[in-house]
Amino acid sequence: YATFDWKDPLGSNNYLTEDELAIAETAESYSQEQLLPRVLEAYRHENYDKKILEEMGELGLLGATIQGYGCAGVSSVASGLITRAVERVDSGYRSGFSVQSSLAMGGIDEFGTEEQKEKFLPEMAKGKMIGCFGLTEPNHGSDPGSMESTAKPHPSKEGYYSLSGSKTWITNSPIADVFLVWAKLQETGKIRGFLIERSQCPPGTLETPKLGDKNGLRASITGMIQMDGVPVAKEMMFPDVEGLRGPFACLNNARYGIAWGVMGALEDALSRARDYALERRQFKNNPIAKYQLVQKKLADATTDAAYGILAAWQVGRLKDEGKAAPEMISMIKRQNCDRALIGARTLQEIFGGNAASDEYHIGRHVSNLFVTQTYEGQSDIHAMILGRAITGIQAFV
Ligand code: TGC
Ligand code: FAD
Repeated sequence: YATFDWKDPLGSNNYLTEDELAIAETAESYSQEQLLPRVLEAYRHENYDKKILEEMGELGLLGATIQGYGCAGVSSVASGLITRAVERVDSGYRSGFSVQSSLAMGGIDEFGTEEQKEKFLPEMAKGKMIGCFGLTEPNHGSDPGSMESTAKPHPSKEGYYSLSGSKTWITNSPIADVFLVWAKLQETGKIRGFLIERSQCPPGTLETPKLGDKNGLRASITGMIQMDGVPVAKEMMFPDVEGLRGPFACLNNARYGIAWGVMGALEDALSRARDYALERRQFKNNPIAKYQLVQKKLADATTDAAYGILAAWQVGRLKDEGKAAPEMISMIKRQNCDRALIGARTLQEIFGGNAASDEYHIGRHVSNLFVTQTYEGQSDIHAMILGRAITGIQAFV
């Protein structure tokens, strides 16, 4: 028999290629050596250091699945291993990374013109140009199809649209240079994707206030995108995609990344809880790890992490073979986010009163994981996406 390894209980590392193991090692070392030492201060003060994206760019981690344009062109599993490594430190750091890589760069790569790709992707791959993704609005979150943002012909600039409307809860927006914004084209009423460059916006047309005092994801930066007649050249619209297929295609990649990422957060919670349980002694000087109820908490979380990683690995392989259905991604996004949240919350109990100190890191994971369960489709929304695929009946409306 092989020896059981609690860090890789179902032997998922056996299914990684040499290249994937090397990328995982790079991402893990960077995250532990460069991100972990910063996270407590960043979280306490809601202070996102945008140099992080440049550092990730130097290591080739940004937009890593994209072929060309200065990107690494790695497998989907490798990109999942990056998000798992980053989120082992903090979901907010993974969030800033995912928005840059999967939502902004991924969208440009999938739907952009050659000129758009050449203009934005190489600088974004270096982390020198920061992107964000504006879909959610104050009145429309789970139902983005009802969005109110519009693009109409610009009243005074030939060859330009004028974009107006408001997006909220947008990761990276206060520091972004380029905004992938989804708005309805007035002429057709259909949703289209537009690339807005901050540097090209006349004063007063684009505001990106920060949303502060968050309860979770405090190490990421979140804000609004307020557009009041932003002039956008017609060449800055994605030419061939209309309707929700555009944003949802970007979301397929980002949701897949979250399914891996939250397993990293759960694994970190588990490793810290195990260390604590072996160290902490109560009743006749026994380590609390001796007690059955504590062991059950560790066993449950270890099992959930192992299952979640294998499921994400399977979907990653199918994705690269062109065999992944969006519902598979809904399944792993929902299941892994739910299990990570429940697991981390249960493991939190092992720390007793010390869980209340941020230096034990567990409370931060729990607060973050509530957000991961909510964004990119709240878990109940993914349940209904699955329910629709199972029954053929739409339950949203
Ligand atoms: P529905 O009728 O289902 O679909 C409309 C059109 O979209 C197509 N489609 C997809 N295409 C590709 N991939 C998918 N996963 C797709 N899902 C749907 C569909 O085929 C159809 O195409 P067409 O050509 O026929 O028009 O649309 P609906 O309005 O009924 O949608 C309902 C629902 C609930 C599925 C959807 O609205 C939903 O998923 N809501 C959740 C919203 C969401 O995920 N928002 C994310 C915002 S971004 C974000 O949170 C980033 S956080 C990042 C971070 O910080 O890490
Ligand atoms: P609502 O849509 O108002 O939902 C509230 C509750 O009602 C949920 O539990 C939901 O499941 C439930 N509900 C809604 N409709 C139904 C229904 N038909 N049946 C049953 N239950 C239902 N968005 C972006 O576009 N870009 C970003 O970069 C981004 N980053 C984010 C970062 C953070 C920190 C946060 C918190 C959010 C971010 N979001 C972003 C927004 C996020 O995607 C939305 O918050 C999410 O999609 C849910 O929308 P909502 O908040 O409007 O909730």
